[in-house]
Amino acid sequence: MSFFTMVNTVSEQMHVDTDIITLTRFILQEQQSRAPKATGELSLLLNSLQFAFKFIAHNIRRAELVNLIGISGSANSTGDVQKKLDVIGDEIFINAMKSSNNVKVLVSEEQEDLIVFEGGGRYAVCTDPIDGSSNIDAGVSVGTIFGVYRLKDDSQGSIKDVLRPGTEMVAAGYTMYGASAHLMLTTGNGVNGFTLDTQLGEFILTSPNLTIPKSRAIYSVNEGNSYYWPEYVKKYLEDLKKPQENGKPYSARYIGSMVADIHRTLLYGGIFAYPADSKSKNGKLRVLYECFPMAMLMEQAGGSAVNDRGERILEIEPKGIHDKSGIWLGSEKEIERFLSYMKN
Ligand code: AHM
Ligand code: MG
Repeated sequence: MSFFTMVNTVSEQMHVDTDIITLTRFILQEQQSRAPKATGELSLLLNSLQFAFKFIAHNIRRAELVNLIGISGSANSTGDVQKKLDVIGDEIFINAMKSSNNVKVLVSEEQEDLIVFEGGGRYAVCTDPIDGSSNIDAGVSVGTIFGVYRLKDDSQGSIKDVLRPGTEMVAAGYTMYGASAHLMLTTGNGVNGFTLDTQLGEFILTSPNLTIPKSRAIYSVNEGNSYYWPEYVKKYLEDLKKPQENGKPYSARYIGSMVADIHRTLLYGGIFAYPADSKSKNGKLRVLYECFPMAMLMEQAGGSAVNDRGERILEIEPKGIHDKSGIWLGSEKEIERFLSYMKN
């Protein structure tokens, strides 16, 4: 018996997969498959991102133990009260991007202005370091959302590097901090899902080439805002609650933490929305670091993402770094059905 046969036989008996694909291995394989065009800079940036995710995951997990939960006393750029974990998540992210030497521009939900780093980094990163933080006290999953642009060749790092349509992003994704930390990543070549093995300290590829089901009878929206919705939105959602062809109405699922709601939508299918309404004319969710990354993931998984005018989210041209947009995203057939109400 050869050495490798012996190792395989032993690991099979113990049910141990000894040939796992870590995020680091995956990133290097992606880089090699794009060589010689790939410079390796994006790989280094993704590596710095994964460090930030691990560090944030670690802090969220021990938050209760070290009494981090609670209000920090400061307010962020959009006026929300910041939690201590928001502040820590933001600091972790800024430091990880700064030290990567690959990032020139950083936009964070928690910072009013964009940050331009010293050095020659060739990427711009937009992030909500801890989205859904109002849920943290209740132990509900929260997450980091991120989108990445490559700087144009002549750019020295400015707001122009991020006020670009989402179609120009080179990578996007989120890490959801739940029972485990789940990273969903796209570099424009499909969606791959990774789970953090805390013992190994590595993200392991657990959902390769993830695709969203074409349709599913699940809707996810904050119905508390329904009084303010336009008529076609009310009609669409009312119709989902009537018995469908199979005799059953749609199921409602709303966690109120975008990353968790999108994670379920990616895995099970359905539709997630945060519509614009008469109270919030541009909805609630921010274009650069909430709508764009989720829209890119959805499209790369075979789904769709549109705004309240039925326009493709990724083609929006943001005018400010904290711009908002109404958003509808999910399974292709569910979005088609929503769009048919808009036209009537
Ligand atoms: P945040 O960035 O301040 O955490 O707000 C964004 C969150 C999303 O995660 C979620 O989809 C949405 O707000 C929920 O809002 P609402 O409570 O109005 O339904
Ligand atoms: Mg947010």
